[in-house]
Parts: sequence; structure tokens; C-alpha cells
Amino acid sequence: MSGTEPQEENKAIDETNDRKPDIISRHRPGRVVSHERLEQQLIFKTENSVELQIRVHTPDIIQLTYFLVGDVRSDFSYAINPDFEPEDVDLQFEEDEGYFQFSTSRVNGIVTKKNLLVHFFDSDGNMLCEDQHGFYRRESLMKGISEIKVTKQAPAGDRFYGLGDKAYEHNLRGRAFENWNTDAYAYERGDDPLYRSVPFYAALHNGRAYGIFFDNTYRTRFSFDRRENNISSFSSEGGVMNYYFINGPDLTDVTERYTRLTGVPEMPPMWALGYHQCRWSYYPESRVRELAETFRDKRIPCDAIYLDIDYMDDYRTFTWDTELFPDPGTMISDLSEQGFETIVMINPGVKVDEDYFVFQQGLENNYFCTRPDGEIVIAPVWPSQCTFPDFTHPDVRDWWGSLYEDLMAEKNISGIWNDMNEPAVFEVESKTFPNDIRHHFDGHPCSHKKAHNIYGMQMARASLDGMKKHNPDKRPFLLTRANFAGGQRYAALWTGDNIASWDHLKLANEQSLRLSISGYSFVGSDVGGFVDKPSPELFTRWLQLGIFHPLFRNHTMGYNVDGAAAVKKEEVELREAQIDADQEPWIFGDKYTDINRSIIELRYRLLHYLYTAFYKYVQEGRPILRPLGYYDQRDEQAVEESNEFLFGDHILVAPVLDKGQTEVEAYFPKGRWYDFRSNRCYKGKHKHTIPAPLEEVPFFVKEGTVLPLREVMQYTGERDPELLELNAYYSKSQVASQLYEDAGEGYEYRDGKYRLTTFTVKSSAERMTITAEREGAYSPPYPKTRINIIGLPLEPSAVQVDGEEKPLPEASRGTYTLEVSPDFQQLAILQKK
Ligand code: MIG
Repeated sequence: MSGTEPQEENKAIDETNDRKPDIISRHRPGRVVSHERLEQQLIFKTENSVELQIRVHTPDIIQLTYFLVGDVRSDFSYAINPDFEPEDVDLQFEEDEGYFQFSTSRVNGIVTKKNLLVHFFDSDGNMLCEDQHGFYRRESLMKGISEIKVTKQAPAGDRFYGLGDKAYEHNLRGRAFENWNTDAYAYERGDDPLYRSVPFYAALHNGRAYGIFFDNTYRTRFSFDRRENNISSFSSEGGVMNYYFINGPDLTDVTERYTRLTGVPEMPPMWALGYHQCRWSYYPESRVRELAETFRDKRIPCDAIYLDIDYMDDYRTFTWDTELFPDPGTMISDLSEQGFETIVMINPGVKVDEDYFVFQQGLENNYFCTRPDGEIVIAPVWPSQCTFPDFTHPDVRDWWGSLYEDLMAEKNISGIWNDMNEPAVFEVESKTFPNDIRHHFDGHPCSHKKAHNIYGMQMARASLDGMKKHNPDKRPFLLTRANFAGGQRYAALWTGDNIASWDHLKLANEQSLRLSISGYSFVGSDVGGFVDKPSPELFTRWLQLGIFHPLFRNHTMGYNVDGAAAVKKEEVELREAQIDADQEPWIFGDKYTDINRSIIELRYRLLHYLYTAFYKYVQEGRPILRPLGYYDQRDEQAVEESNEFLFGDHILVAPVLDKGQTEVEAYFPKGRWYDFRSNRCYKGKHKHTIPAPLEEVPFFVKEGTVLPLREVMQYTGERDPELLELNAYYSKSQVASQLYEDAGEGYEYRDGKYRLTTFTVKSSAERMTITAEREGAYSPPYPKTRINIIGLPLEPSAVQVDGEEKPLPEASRGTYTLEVSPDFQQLAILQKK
């Protein structure tokens, strides 16, 4: 009810009922009666006891917290990156007639004296974000806080992006959304909430962007002009109104600053960016081995194979079904010799079974979640009756981490997949825990209302810590389903139980882009769709999209149709049932197998580029995937475009997302873009019709880019590459691009064993030059570098590499190819005099 609440007296008695069932109080700030400044903090108090604290963390990041008497005052946050360091800011503060004014070098703010409204402007005085009614809170004696809320102006034309995982178009305007982690099996477009909560959005107002991060773990609601009254709001069912205003002016700046505040993961192992094969479920062992061999026989690159729930002994987490997998250690090491990493599922529900060590340990140490009166909560999930570790307790996380010892240290597992950690509960309408369950919350005890949305995140944290502890030299790969803002520090995400439909293909892209601009770049969808079986065409198009998503995993629910529990049938019968539901890249016949192979190979060609984009994400919080509006927010057509996207800083992807489509009407944003296939160059700020036959992937490289290409291998670590290939695309203006390399595994890069190359392409009427500046102590294994010079408008007479004249190569279809040393510093190609 944005902005429609009547201004009521505090502590009004609810008079609609004679029996006075409850005492309701509503609070809106009145007149400011005092103010105080403490270094980078400003404190305002109103006549009716509302207190606003403004803390300036950097010139662009400003935190606002509202308190009332009796509130728990704590800075504790799971979301904020523990390594985030506020800066010394030159904060100006002044009192004026009707308001107070504060400013950093980049943002101005005012606080009104009459009613504590807060408005933000950029340093040139342009309005960015204005409170409408500002802060509001409603509570009652019987129920406590039921709503805390801030309402802001959402002028016509303002657009809203982000919010983590919403199966919705980019611009969120016109709708309200909720954050409450939910097992959303077979969700459809528009369904809300989904598996994870990221109470962060970015807004675009008059070409300038700002962001709001509402750091509150309760069920939160965001409304973006839902009632067409030009008002936006964010609210929660409890806790404290505590939010961050994040300045732009570019949308990408907002994501980067938010990501700096909430953190990034470490560099993944290179193999984790390869192709992953999953299904529910591959078993028994012979089937897994057959799968691995088929990949190698058919020469389809693959780096990882997953074991879904059926590998466990009756769904007991941290156990093996020894009939299906008599010797997992040997199987895993054999797979690893063939170049496959094994990833296994671990769920939070612990089977109630007095003979089961995980249950016993949890019970003995009081590690399980309890109700207010102390009884352990028991609820049905896969193993039937389960108890649930309270991952918000540091001891419980340590213990959970210790359970990974056998998998990590003994069996040399490479990755873990945490599922069902919303937490999901079967058979109840809420699909999750009751609200009254107690949590430790790292020393700030609370109910499930507060801990629900971070439960999965804390499980992921415990898993990651355990993985690292028990195999410290190996980079961990962790995938989680539920998560919360900041959880990108711990795990990659997939978009959950999607459906093999064309609309879901589009959604997979929208969701991955949205997650990426919300701080989670390590994302992807179940390629091919989880529910139902894709047509060969849909599958191929999905692979073509998937090669641009950082997590590239094919997954399907297989023969577990209608969500029924997997029934372990006789082996023969089982295989028959499975075949019908197969979704491996070779099951659609030879024609498609060849196409699918070449698509996956293309992903392997792009791995250096993706790895470098990942490095930038880790260094700067730079999102790997961005909608076009995040590339040029001043370009209306780019802002309106919903399917095309930027993959890293230099590749534009125009995916095919419709059935039967063989062309794309692609909008090219500013700059000039080379078609990777034909090297044809397209002018930006225009629409072009692009050929897109089924076997081709239309994508475009920005002029001036030096695009690194890796050798195709059957898995990323198959051998040391012989060659680094570089496609250098001509540009009139000076353009820089980078290549980040390290061992792709282990931590030596932290001791300087990495190599960051900055390529600069420059051109004039006389020459095109490519310079390479390098830092770091890593020497890449390849002895050769091959440069393909593309798009050259000159008629060249000579080539110089590091000052030495080289024979001019023959051009092939306009491309000049040269071999140079991997340490070359400058290459110049000269115009004929
Ligand atoms: O209730 O482990 O989203 O990827 O294959 C279903 C079986 C449980 C849900 C996951 C899905 C996984 C499936 N799991």
C-alpha cells in the first residue's frame, strides 16, 4: 500500500474490535529534534523517537539505518564482505533552514527537518533518488514488527534492474517481488519467489544509475511502481531498516560497488569453466564409466561429471550406496585419469537414524535446529524424516566442514553440489521450516523468519570451508541452489528446476544476466532443461547460449518424471527407462552430435577469454554477463534490448532463442563489431540482420580487441597447449584488452605466478600496432603465439615484430596470420608507401 497509509498517532489502539485483540503502533518520523556528527557518521533523532544513522563508507556507498527505542542494535551482517574496508571520506555537513545537507566528492544528500526524508543527488546536483514517505514501521504487541518500509519516488521512465533471481524481463517496473528462498520446481515465467534472495536493485533515472541494497534477511518485498503511482518501495517483515545507497553514474559501476561491498569468489579452477555433464542420476558405477568413455569416444569435450542423490546410501548424506558404487575411490581416480572431475551432491537434511554417524554426531552435540522449547525439528525430505544442522552456528559449520574430509582428502572429489538448502521440506504447503525454529545466527539468536534466507548461504559457507580445509592446495568448486546476497563469495549457482521449453531458454538468459548484474557472475541454467525433454533444435540452441554462461552444465531430471522419487529398478529396466530421458549431446543423431560437438569446442576455444573475464570479476566485481543497457545506458535501443548481451567486455552475443529461427535481427550498440565467423564488420547503433543457421553461433567481437583463443582439448588439462592464438581486430581508435593466465589450479598465482597481458591496438593511416605489456611471474606453457590480424583496411608493405622486419604473410580472406614469440611486445603492420 505504497504511500497510502494514513498518518496515524503512535500507539493507537486498534478500535475495529471491542475486544482489542492487539495493540498496534505505526511509526513515521516526525520533526528532527537533534543531530550529531561523528566522523563519517551522522545521527538524526525525531520528536517521536525515530533515529536515523547515516554512515558514509566511501564517496559512493552510504548506509542508512533507522532505529526505534528498544531495537537490537548490531552491525552484524552475513551479506557484507568481511574484507570490505570503508575509506576515509571528506564528508561535508551543513544545517540549512528546512534541511540538513551532506556531501562526499560524488554524492550530495539532504535530510528534511520536517519529517526525516532523505534525497540523493549526484555531485552536479542532479536528482538521483528521492524519498516519497521515506521510513515507516508497523508493529503490534502480539506479533512484534510486521512491516518496516521505505517508499521512494519512481518517476515515469525510471527503470529497475537486478534483484538476483527473478524469472522476469530485465526491467522490473510495474511489479512487486518477494524474497523468500523457495524450492520452485518447474517454475514458470513470472513465478516468485524462487530459490534465492538478493535484496539489491539498480535504478536508471534520467540516464544516471544508483543502487539500493536492503541488508535485511527477513522476507523482503520490493515494489516498482506496481500501482502505477510512480512510487517504489522496499519492505520487510522484521528486523531493522538498514540499506545502502550506491552511486553510479553507470549501471555497471553500481554492480561493481555492490559487489565490492558484498564480495567475490576466488578464482575457480580452469576445469570448472569447461563443460559439465549432469543428470538425475547417473548410476551404477558402470553407467558412469560408460558415460565417461562415450565422451572420449565421441570426442566431445567434457571436464566434469555429477553424481546426483542416488549415489548415497538411502539418501544419507556423506555415505555411498555400496551396491551401486562398490569402490568410489577407485572410480573417481579412474575418471580423473580420463580427465573427468567428479562432483557429488550433499543435502542439508540428515536422516533420522540412530545407527548413522552424521545423525549421531549432530544429536550428541546439539547441532540440529530446534523449536523455541528445545525440541529438535524433524521434517520429511529425501531420506524421509530428517533433522537439519543449524548452519548459522560456527561450531556446526566447522563440524559440517569436517564431514567433507573423506570426500576431499581420501577420495579426491573435485566439487560439491549443495541442493535443497532453501531449506526445502516435503509435504507441507510452506515447503520449508516453520517460522518459530530457533537459530544461533552467529551469536544473535533468532527465529527462522530471520534466518530462512541465509540458511542455504551458510550451508554453502560451511561446505566451502570444509572443502578448502581438507584439500587446501586444490581450488574448490561448489555449486549451491539457495543463497543470499554476498553468497557469491562461496559458491556458483544454477537457476534451478527449469523446463525444456523455448520460453525457458529465454528465461535462462534473463535469469543469468540478472544474477550477474546482482553480483553473481558464476551462473548458468540446466542446459537443455531439467523438466521434460528438449527437441534436438532446442537442445542445440541451448548449448549455443550455454557456452556464454560461466557455468556450462547440461542437467535433466532424467527418468524421475513428475517429481516422483527415483526408484531403483532392476538394472536392465532402469536403463530402458533412462534412455527415453537421455539428454547427452550425442543422443539426437549424428547430424546434431556434430553440431553439438562444435559448439562445445567453441566454448573451449573461448576459455582464456572467459577466464580473463572471471579474473576481472574477482578483481573489480565486474559482471561477466551484462544486458546491453549495462553497456550503454544512454542508448534507448540498447536499454530496451532484452536478449542480446555482453559476454565479458569485448563480445556481443545475439542468441537464437526462438524455434525455427535462422536469422537474428540484432541491434549493435556503439562501436564496431566483427562477426567471429566471417570477420564481417557491423556498425554500431544500428540493427542488422544476421544469418544464424542451426549449426552456427552468432557472436561479435568489438573492434580493437585482441581475443585470445585456446586450443580445443577434450578437457581443459588434457595437455599443455602448443599454441596461443590471438585474433587482433582492427580499430581506428585506441583499444585495450587483457589476457589473464595462471596455472588454472592451485594457489601459486597468489605468490605472483600469474601473467596479465594488456594488449593495446592503435592505428593510423601509416600503420596498425599491437603492443603487449605483461606483469607477473608465470610463464605459459605454449612455445608459440599466432596472431590473426583481422579487418585491416591498409595495404600492408611490411611487418615489424619487436623492431625486426618480418616477411609479409599472404592474406587469407583479408586476414594476415603471423607467428611470434609468446613474449612479443610490439607488432606493427605498415602501409605501403
Ligand atoms: O527434489 O537431487 O534442483 O537439480 O537433480 C528434487 C535431485 C531434488 C532438485 C535439484 C535438481 C536435482 C534434484 N533435486
